[in-house]
Amino acid sequence: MSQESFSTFASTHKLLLEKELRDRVNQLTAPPVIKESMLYSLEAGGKRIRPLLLFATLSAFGEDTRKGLQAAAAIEMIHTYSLIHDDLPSMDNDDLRRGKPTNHKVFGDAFAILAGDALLTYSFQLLAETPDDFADASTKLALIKELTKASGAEGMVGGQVADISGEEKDLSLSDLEYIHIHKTGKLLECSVVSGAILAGATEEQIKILAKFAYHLGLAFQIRDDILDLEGVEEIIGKRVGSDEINHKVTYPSLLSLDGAKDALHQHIELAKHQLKTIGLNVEWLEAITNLIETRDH
Ligand code: GRG
Repeated sequence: MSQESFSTFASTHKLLLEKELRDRVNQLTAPPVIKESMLYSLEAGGKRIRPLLLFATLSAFGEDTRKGLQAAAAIEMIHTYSLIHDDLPSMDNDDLRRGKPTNHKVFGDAFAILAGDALLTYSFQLLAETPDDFADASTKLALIKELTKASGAEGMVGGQVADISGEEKDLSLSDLEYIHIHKTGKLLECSVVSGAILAGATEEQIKILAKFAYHLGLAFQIRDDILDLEGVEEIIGKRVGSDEINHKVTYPSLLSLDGAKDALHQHIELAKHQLKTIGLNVEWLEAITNLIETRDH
């Protein structure tokens, strides 16, 4: 166990990442309003789970975490673009995100769409511009391929499409898992795998870490569903029955609240089991796993 605590690791790396995001957007030669719109959502107070997973993976391999700065910023840009677009009137039509007005409420729909597009495209430029000292050309290509797959039709976009298509339908547990593995899980997996690629991991190590991230992604989403339900219960002051939980199929609506809590714990244990088999210094990855099980926002 190192002397550094996880909270120091997390706060130092969040600061590094946030400076990188700010600097990179400020460097753009572009109309000020698009930069303002991009920064508005990048700086709206996310938990930075994906960058932290990437840094923690590099750290597990004993690598300098600064190697992952561009890749972490790229992944956070993709995540931010997905939230901006998800909040649009044509998707979830949300007025608030992280307690603040959503991007389109401040900048209008057109600039919100364009800020999302600009973040999406800039993320790949950032990967291509990873300093040669940190990644050779084939490593950069592998990172670009990984992020493209995770965020496109085979990943997050595919999950979002399945989610929208499944609205108001009676989804099974495996339908629900397809949505979450793609919509949320693939980008979390990409964060871990990108850290491993930058560290020069073996195929076998990447396979184990991807399995770890698979369980972590499902755990993340089950916790999200539990938090949503508990939030509703707090507001209306009573236990909510599964038929009262609007029309959206969730883990608690399919498994009951206790069943969802059991499923969450099982995925956390399976994620930790993968970490035990890999033989690296996984203390920060383990700390993030614990955080995902217990997070309250
Ligand atoms: C529009 C292509 C496209 C995709 C949207 C990710 C997504 C797909 C939608 C977001 C809606 C949502 C609630 C997804 C489920 C879980 C999730 C990804 C929550 C937000 O991630 P956090 O908790 O967010 O890491 P912060 O605010 O901490 O950055």
